Amino acid sequence: MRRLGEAGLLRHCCVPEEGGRFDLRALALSRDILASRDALVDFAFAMQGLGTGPISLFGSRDQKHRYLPAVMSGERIAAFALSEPQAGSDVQALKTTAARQGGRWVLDGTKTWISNGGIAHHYVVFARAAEGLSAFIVDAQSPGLHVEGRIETLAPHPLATLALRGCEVGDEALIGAPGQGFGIAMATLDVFRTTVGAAALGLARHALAEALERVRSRRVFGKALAEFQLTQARLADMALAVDAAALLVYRAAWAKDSADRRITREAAMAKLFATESAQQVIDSALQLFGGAGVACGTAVERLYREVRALRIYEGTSEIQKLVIAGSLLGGRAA
Ligand code: COS
Repeated sequence: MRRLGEAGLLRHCCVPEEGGRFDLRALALSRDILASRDALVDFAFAMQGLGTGPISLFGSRDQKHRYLPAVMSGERIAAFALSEPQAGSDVQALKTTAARQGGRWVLDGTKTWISNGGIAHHYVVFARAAEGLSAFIVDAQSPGLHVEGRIETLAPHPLATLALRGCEVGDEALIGAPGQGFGIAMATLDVFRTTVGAAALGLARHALAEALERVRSRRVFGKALAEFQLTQARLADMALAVDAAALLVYRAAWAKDSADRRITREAAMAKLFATESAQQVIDSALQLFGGAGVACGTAVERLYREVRALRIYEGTSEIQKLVIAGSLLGGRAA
């Protein structure tokens, strides 16, 4: 994380007030390039953005001043705590409460699937107050915040369940006004869903590069794999999927940067198409490697595991379809 900070990349995760350069095209390009090299580095980069997004987009001056500089330098690790055991896709069902007591907020509940859980310095926690869902910045050392256990996954990254038991925070922790939490979560996801598409794009580009190298060097029936028309058709489909995903991802990013308007539909389209097509591109690359593609430790085997979660986190493909259809039926302009 420190090296990402030293390279200046984390500035793209934060707004300009504190010296950042928040720009969705830069965020998308960073994830596209980082993911094409190393999915774990991309993940580290992305979580700094997601865990700070609500502060960057909706935080007060004081909150930005307190958190953003150390996020940009990589000294402070950020996390976004929305999901719960019974509230993943259905955000409105979340049960964590924020009760007003003696001029402070007391948070109680369980958060799960929290990326950077256990290693983050602060969490943006969504909880239900009397006014509705609300967003709070909870420092990791706050009394009452416990890490309940690490979750191991197909392509490991730091992921944990958190328990909030009478966790007290002051008014300075509240982002925006009480009751604004749902809109804050959704608007943050509009930005970061686009970048999930960008990460999928980077993984797909890597798979295509691996496949090209493979078909040039692998010989079957006396000629290179690349000389078979079946191989060429597969490569053409892979390249088409990569470019189409890139156009949707960068369209969403451009729309946000140039008009600074809601990009819910464009972001959903970018995430949906880029993640689904990356899965197919990577599967095709693996097929071109034959048995070598499923051997543990090869690049395509790793990509095959790494791409899978992208169709689920920050809104499943099914949720993206609901969002797209909702925007069409609701008549919102693209
Ligand atoms: N930006 C700003 N405001 C938004 C918004 C967005 N992207 N999306 C919705 N809102 C607002 C709406 O305008 C609406 O406001 P009003 O009540 O003032 O009209 C309000 O929020 C409710 O919107 P909606 O009715 O669309 O909400 P739903 O409960 O139907 O939720 C889905 C819709 C399913 C799309 C939402 O719950 C979702 O995205 N779920 C997936 C969550 C997710 O990604 N989980 C993964 C965990 S994060 S790693």
